[in-house]
Amino acid sequence: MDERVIAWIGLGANLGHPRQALGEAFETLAALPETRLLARSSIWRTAPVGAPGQPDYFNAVAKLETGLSPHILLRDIQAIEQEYGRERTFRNAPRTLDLDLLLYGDAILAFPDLVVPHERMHERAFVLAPLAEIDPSLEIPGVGSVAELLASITDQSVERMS
Ligand code: A4P
Ligand code: MG
Repeated sequence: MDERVIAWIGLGANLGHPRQALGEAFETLAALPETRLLARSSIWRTAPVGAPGQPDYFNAVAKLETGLSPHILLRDIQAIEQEYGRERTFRNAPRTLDLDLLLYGDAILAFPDLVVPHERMHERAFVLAPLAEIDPSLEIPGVGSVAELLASITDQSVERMS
């Protein structure tokens, strides 16, 4: 019997043609092997967190059902980022497409190259707002529900686009 897991991917972009990049990234995620795209959030326009003075971001999340292991999924989303010509210059640098593995079922993983749940997702409205749009009762293992966490963040501007 094959093991299928619900995995959540965070999408972000603030250079080039961000909305187009996110739309194409949803399609590319849907086409991954052993994977179905179960839901996609709206695209949200969000003020940059961590490094001010950049263009606004466009963010979204994808809900996947997948038979891929966490590391294979990470490898595949990094390959999609590369297709978009992302250059890793400095931490929180602007990017044409950033894909993060937010949640992998209720797994808690702490490898050198892969930490799940994503270490900073619980303090970021640009992640929590699109997650709450699809499933407000979703639990971040060991932390809390996305709706409760989102309600506790008041200083980050996010706006639903389409
Ligand atoms: N890595 C570990 N765990 C994970 C995971 N769960 N998912 C490792 C993805 N990668 C994970 O990431 C660095 C390394 O993290 C990877 O090699 C991988 O092995 P990266 O994507 O190369 O670098 P990064 O994204 O620049 O760094 P970082 O710290 O992951 O940045 P964040 O946390 O992704 O934040 N503001 C708004 N409004 N919207 C945004 O989308 N994004 C960032 C980047 C900052 N501010 C933002 C936004
Ligand atoms: Mg990242």
